[in-house]
Amino acid sequence: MSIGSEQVKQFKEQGYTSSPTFFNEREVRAMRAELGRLRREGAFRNVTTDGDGKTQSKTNENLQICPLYTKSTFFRALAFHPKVLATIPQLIGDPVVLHLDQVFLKPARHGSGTSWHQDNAYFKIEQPTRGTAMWIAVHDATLANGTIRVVPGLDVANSKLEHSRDPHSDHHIRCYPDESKQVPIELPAGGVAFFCYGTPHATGANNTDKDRAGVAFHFLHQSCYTDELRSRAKPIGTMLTGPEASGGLKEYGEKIQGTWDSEVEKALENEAVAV
Ligand SMILES: O=C(O)CCC(=O)C(=O)O
Repeated sequence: MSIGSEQVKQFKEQGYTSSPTFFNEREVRAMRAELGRLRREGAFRNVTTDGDGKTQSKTNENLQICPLYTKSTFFRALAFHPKVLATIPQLIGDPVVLHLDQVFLKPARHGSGTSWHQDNAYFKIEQPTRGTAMWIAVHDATLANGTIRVVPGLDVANSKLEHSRDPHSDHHIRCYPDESKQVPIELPAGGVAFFCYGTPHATGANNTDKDRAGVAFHFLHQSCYTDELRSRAKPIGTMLTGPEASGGLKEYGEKIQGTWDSEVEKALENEAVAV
């Protein structure tokens, strides 16, 4: 149902792991259809800049939506997918809080990468291994189209690398880890990479002739979900597991858990505009 013990071990020892067959083919088709709907409705924003951190690039695009859950009941429901609820506690422990969701779409031939960073440079939780990203390959993610890459190891994950403003993005920060240690994670569509909040990661440019999208969810252990974080980062803050979890009822005023199959069905109605 979820990931295996070898993957849990890899995450705990190396700060990352991956699963090539996490979402099925129908779910992937639904993700592409939903992203197509969002694109048609103008929900994406190009965050790539011309090297000054301000002027939006007219030639390169890193198209982002953050957060996603306010614009898509489909992606809101994805966090409650039974496989997600079974997997994340194995990586960071229970109870799990949903922290953030976003998408990065890299259009064919001119998609920009996202520079190296540690998510914890934004989030600043006490124990960087108690938060994890789940990065979903919505299309086959390869070396050629700039798949996600990580610098593995708990030493680096537990260290605070120096970050500065990324001049090629209108809001991101970046660091400069030892790139000779990087491990690219190639994934078929529907595969996922998990990497803890301290693991440096980046994506490359997409110069192929097909679009590539990655959807990223961030989860953290409840013990790291402090008032300070709440006030600073405007997180989603949905309790996903543990005694305070209500299947979304408390946070959204309606039960979200259990709606995934119908959301997939609904999203597939937009298959004609799929990315
Ligand atoms: O997909 C990308 O370009 C970047 C993903 C990322 O940096 C993240 O999920 O934190």
